Amino acid sequence: MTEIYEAIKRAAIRIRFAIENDETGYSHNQNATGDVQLKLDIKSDLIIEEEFAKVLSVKEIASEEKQHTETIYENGRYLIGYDPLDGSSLVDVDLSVGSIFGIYEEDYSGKNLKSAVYVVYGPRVEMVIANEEEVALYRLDAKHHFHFIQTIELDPKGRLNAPGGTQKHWYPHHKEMIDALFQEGYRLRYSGGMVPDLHQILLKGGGLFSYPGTSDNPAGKLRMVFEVFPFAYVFEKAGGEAIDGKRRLLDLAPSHIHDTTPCFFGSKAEISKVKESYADE
Ligand code: AFP
Repeated sequence: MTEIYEAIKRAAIRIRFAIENDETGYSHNQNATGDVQLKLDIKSDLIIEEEFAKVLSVKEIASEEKQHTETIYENGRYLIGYDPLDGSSLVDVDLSVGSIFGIYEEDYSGKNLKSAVYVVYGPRVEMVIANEEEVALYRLDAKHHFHFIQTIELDPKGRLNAPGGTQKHWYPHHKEMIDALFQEGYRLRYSGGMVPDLHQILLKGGGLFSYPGTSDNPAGKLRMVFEVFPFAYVFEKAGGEAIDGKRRLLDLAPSHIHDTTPCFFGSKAEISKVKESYADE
C-alpha cells in the first residue's frame, strides 16, 4: 500500500505543476459519460497512469475519464478507482480542485475498499490518507515532501452545510431538510468542487455535504467508484457517516463502473436528520 501512496504523491506534484503551467481549455475529446474533456483532465489522467505503471501491486486501474478499466500487472493485488482532477472546470476561475483515489481488492464494491486518498490543489497542496489505522492530513512543502500535519476526527455535530444538486429539481422533503439546517444556523459552504467542500467539512469540525437524487436525475450525479466510495470511507474512518438517504454507501456495489448514486456525507447529527427526512421516501 505504501508504494501506492508514494505513486499518488509523485502524481500530485506533477499535476500541481500542470495546473499552474498548462493550458486550461477544452480538448476535442469526450469522456466515458459524454462530458467534453478539459486538456487538464487528460493530462492528469496520463500522469496518474504513468505513476501507477511503476507499482507492481497495482493489478488494474479505473479512471473517471476512461470508458473501461485497464490491467497494469496481472499478478497485482489492488484495483484503483480514481477521479484524476475533480472539479476541473473550476481551474480557469482559480478555485480549488482535487484528485480522488479508492484502493480496492477483488472488485469495486464499497465493502472491498481498503484505503482512500484525496489531494486538494488549493492555496497549498494537501493530501488526506485514510486507512484502518487513521485519517491523516499531509501538506506539500517547498522541497516537494508531504509532511504529516494532524489526524482528522469529526465532531458529533457540525455547523457547515454544502447542498449540491439543482435546487428547482429537489424533492420537497429534501428542500425542507436543507432549509431546516439553515434555520438552525448552519453556514452555507458550496464551491462546486466536492474535494475542497468535503475537505472543509472534515477540517472544520463537521456538517453536511449532500448531492441528492432529483426529479430530473433520480440517480444523482456523483460516481460511486471514483468519488463517492472513497469519501464515504474517509468520513466513516473520521467518525462520521455516509449514506444514500437510507443505506450505508459502503454497502452498495456498482453494476457498471460509471454508476452514480445520491450521497450524503456528514457528522452523525446531520446524517440522522437526513435519515429522518428520507425515511418515508
Ligand atoms: P465537474 O468535474 O464537472 O466540475 O463537476 C464537479 C463535481 O463532480 C463535484 O466535484 C461537485 O460537487 C459537483 O460535480 C458539482 O455539481 P453541480 O455543478 O451540479 O453543483
